[in-house]
Amino acid sequence: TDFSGKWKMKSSENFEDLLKALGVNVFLRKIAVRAASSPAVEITQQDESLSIKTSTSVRTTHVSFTVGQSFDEATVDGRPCTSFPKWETDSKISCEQTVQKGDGPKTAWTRELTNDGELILTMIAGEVVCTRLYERE
Ligand code: RET
Ligand code: NA
Repeated sequence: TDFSGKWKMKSSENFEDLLKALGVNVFLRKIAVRAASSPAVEITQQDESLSIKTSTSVRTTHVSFTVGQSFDEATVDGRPCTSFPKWETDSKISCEQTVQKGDGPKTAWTRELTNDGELILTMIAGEVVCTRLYERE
């Protein structure tokens, strides 16, 4: 599986509900939802190591990790967390997050490459699942 490439988003479900579940107030939610509607995603992968840059007009994140090894990142609402990515199938990574301070709903994400070469990102907070579908640019 090779996630490498530049990706553009085709559809998104439940992103605002996700932020709500994380306790983001309505004012910041509206800003975040607008910005997150057109992210630029660039992934480079070499073997088990991935680097993912997600850019929006208000927030850009850059994470690098090796599947099977924990790493530090931030939850969607920006809280520092420790993440543990593992292969769920040979084309799907699932990653559980543990926030470093405080509490809140359990968070996680998955990234899956479909047979037709699309990327499905899910971001999870408690019972809420946000699903975002990408195609290569
Ligand atoms: C927060 C809260 C504080 C104010 C703003 C936010 C913006 C978040 C954004 C997230 C985008 C995420 C994406 C994820 C994966 O595809 C941190 C919620 C403005 C814009 C695109
Ligand atoms: Na996204």
